[in-house]
Amino acid sequence: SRKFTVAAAQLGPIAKEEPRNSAVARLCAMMREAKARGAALVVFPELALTTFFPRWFIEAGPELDQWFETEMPNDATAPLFTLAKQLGIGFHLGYAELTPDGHHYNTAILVGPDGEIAGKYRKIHLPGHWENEEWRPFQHLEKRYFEKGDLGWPVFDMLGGKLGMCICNDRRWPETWRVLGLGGAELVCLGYNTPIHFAPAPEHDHLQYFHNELSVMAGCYQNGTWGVAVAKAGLEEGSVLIGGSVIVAPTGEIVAKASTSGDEVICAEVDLDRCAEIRANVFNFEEHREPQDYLPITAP
Ligand code: CDT
Repeated sequence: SRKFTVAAAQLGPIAKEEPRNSAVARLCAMMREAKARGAALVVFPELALTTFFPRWFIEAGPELDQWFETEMPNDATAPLFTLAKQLGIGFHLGYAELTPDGHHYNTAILVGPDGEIAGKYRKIHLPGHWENEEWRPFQHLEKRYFEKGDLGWPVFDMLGGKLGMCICNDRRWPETWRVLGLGGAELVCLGYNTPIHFAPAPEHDHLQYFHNELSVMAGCYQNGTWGVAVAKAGLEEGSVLIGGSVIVAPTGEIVAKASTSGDEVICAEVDLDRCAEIRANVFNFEEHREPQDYLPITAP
């Protein structure tokens, strides 16, 4: 069997004025706790270095670009990479990426226990809107600030298995999970910043935790993969973000769940060989998929 302990490191709110090095110190503390609890991998959330800045309208330029990382690692995040190497633990980190040629992405990376970047993903399903919509209590301007990811959903050899990533809104889409599943993903890391209030349909506010679990449980079960879904949670700059970070087995069952809206580490033992319980049976893709009947899914 291929067993290890995985940790989900949920973050509480990050204030607008909280500097990167303060956020990184919080991540380092949780990385130490994860290691002390035996974890080989610790998963941090989406945009884990700053407040969730798409809630504000910001003109393009330096004021917007200050929320982005132009290098990884950089001065602020180097301590995280150094600590990972020192402890011998892998990690997953979400951050806003500004490339040397000026592209803006909502990005996540996998870093190996050697402190080296082993894989990168750029968010494909960007939620929200493009223009400042003043009727909303807060904005969700991911469509304006980020370009659609250009890397597809790759999987990476790590910890004796195949690891994939998606980011927040991606988890709601079955196509995300199926592409990862077709790539052989055995563990999917994902971070999220999900406001409890959804201005276009506030009648669904009470369903935010349910829809998070529903999406991750279904994605894991229907593709026979482990899932580690990690929130930035709590009351952040006047907007409540859901917590409810979960670790989900290939059977779709939740095996660990956060119980606070703050910085919290949860752990579970993961056996990647358990993916076969599903992938060799009900979701044996080779035997049972009928792709000739799925063509509308890939039509634009
Ligand atoms: N970060 C992110 O993708 N959040 C969205 C919010 C809902 S759409 C405005 C999500 O899918 O959780």
